[in-house]
Amino acid sequence: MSARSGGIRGVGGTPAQPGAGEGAGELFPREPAVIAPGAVHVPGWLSVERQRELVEACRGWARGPVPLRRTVLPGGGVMSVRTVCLGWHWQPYRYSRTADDVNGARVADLPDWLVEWGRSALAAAHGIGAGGGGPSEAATGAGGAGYTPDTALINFYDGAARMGMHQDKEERSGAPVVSLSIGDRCVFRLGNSETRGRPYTDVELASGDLFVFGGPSRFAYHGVPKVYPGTADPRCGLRTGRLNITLRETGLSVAD
Ligand SMILES: O=C(O)CCC(=O)C(=O)O
Repeated sequence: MSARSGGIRGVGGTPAQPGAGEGAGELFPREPAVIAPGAVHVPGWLSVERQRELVEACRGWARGPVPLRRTVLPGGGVMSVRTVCLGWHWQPYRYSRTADDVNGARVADLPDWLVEWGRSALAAAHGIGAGGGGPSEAATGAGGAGYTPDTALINFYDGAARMGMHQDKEERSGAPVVSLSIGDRCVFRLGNSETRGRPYTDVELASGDLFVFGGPSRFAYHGVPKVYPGTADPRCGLRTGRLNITLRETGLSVAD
């Protein structure tokens, strides 16, 4: 495991602003770190302005054409997070263009600016993992330029919401998953690729944090066992709760 710092920049060429934990009385500064081979945490990567922009955009997407909803699992269970998708709609356990388990509408497009943010995110993660152990450049192009996510899953967590350990494996592409967090802090659990159990590493994600998992960690089990209500930076645009946006390459084509 390694942790290197320096040279982290926010999207759009602006320096990353301190996240909720930095400059806010944090005892120890939160440093970028390689958490496991292929998995990189970049605290405070999104500036407060970018967080607010993203929250505003998410508010629009939550209204439609497919509304934010709790996903119903095949066994009848209902997920505690509320979700809306862009580009491709995810339902257990496949992607489709239309939200057949919600209202049948075609999901909103994934905007180009968010694809660009994904590329910048991957470039930042490559920078942290450049000494080895970062997300696979082979799959994405040097610095993230070849990365072309075509779906985003937007999850909203209230204080009681959790996400159980699971693998993101409906994608046919092995490209990294880019995860952006806004609002309340949470425990993000990154496990191994074989079982839902140990070994795993718990990482606290705060508003503005970037987490990328690719390469050997691309199919690692992961989940969110806890959200800490009331811990969001009030400047992020979200008064309560936590938003998580994951960008992914599905590997699907329009013919699918
Ligand atoms: O909320 C998070 O940080 C993780 C989200 C997640 O695991 C997923 O969308 O598959």
